[in-house]
Amino acid sequence: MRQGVLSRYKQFLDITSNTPMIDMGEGSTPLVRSKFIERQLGCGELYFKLEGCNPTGSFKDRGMVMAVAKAIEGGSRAIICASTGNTSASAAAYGAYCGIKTIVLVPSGNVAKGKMAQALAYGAEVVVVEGTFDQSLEMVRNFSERNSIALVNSVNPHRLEGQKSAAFEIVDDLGDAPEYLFIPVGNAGNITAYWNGFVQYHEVEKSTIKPRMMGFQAEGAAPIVIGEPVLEPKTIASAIRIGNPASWQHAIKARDESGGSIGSVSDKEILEAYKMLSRREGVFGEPASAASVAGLIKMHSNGIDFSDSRIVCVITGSGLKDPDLASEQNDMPLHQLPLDMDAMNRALGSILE
Ligand code: AN7
Repeated sequence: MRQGVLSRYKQFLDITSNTPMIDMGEGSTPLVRSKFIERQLGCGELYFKLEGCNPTGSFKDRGMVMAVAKAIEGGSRAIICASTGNTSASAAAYGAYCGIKTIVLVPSGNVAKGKMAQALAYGAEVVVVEGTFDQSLEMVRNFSERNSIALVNSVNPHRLEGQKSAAFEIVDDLGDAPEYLFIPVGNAGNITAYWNGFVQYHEVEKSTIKPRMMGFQAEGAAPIVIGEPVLEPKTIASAIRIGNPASWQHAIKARDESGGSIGSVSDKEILEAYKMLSRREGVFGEPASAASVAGLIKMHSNGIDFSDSRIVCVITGSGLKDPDLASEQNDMPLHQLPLDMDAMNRALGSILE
C-alpha cells in the first residue's frame, strides 16, 4: 500500500506519539519527464511534478493531512479555512475522513466549479463571501481566534510542514535536487514550503545542491512582483487570484536565499502553456498550475539558457477542477454523427490520412 505523507516522511515532520497517523494516500505523486517542451526550449532535463494526482486533485492534501492531524492532536473538533477553492476541497475531504466539522469560506463568483462541487460533496459548511480571498482570510483568522477552531490555511505552520514533503519526493526521485524549481505563487505558502524542504534535505545531505526557486504570479494578481498589495486581483487562474499573500516575506526569503526570482505571466501566456501542456505533454493541469510552465517559457524567451539544467515545474492541481474553462478553451471540433458507419467513415476517414 502506498504510504501517505505522515508515515513516509515521519522522521522529518513534527510527529509525536499522540499525532493521529491520518492517511488518505496523499503524496508520492508522479514526476514525469517532458516529451515536448524540454526539446522545444532545449532544456537539459525537464520534469513535471503532478500534484493533481493527490486524493482531492491538488497539492493541498500534503499540508492538510498534517494540519488536520495536529488539530485533532490538539483537541479541535472543527476546522475552518478561506480558499480560492483547492484548500476548501482538501479541508472538506480530510474533515469528512476524520469526522470533524469543516467550514470553508470562498469568494463569490471566483471559484472553479469542480472545487465547489468537492466541498459540497464532502459535506462541508460552505460560506460564499461577497469579497475577495484576502478579505475572507481576514475573516476566518478572526473567527478561529475567537472560537478555538483550527485554522487550516497556510498561515498554519503545519500546512507548510506537510507541503515540504513534495520537495523531499523530488530529491528522492532524481537522486539530487534540480537546478531550478518553477512554481505558481498565490498565497505564497507552497514556494515557502518547497524551499524549507529543499533546505532541510540539503542539511541532512540528501542532496548536494539546492534549486533556484522560480515563482510566478498572474500579471493581474502579482503583489510580490509590483511590491504592494493588489486590492482587486484579476486573472483567469482563479486559484492564484490573491492580492496580499500571507507568506509574502517567506517567499521573498526563499527567492533571495536560493538565488531565484518571482515574476509574473499574463493570462494569455498562462493559457498558451495550459494548452501546450495538455496537447503536447498529455498533462492536464489547472490554469494556475500552468503559470509555472508559462514562467519557464518566458524566462527562456528572455534569453536564459537552460541547456545544462535539470528543471522541475510543479503542476499544482488537476485540469478537471475547472471544467468551464477547459470547455471554453477547447477549440477542437466536436463531431456530431448519426448512428451510421458510412457517416463515420466520411467524417473521420480523412483525419487518418
Ligand atoms: C492549483 O486553495 O490559495 O502560493 O485557497 O490552488 O501556496 O497559495 C490555492 C492556491 C497554486 C498557489 N496552484 O499556492 C486556496 C489557494 C493551485 C492552487 C496555488 C494554489 P500558494
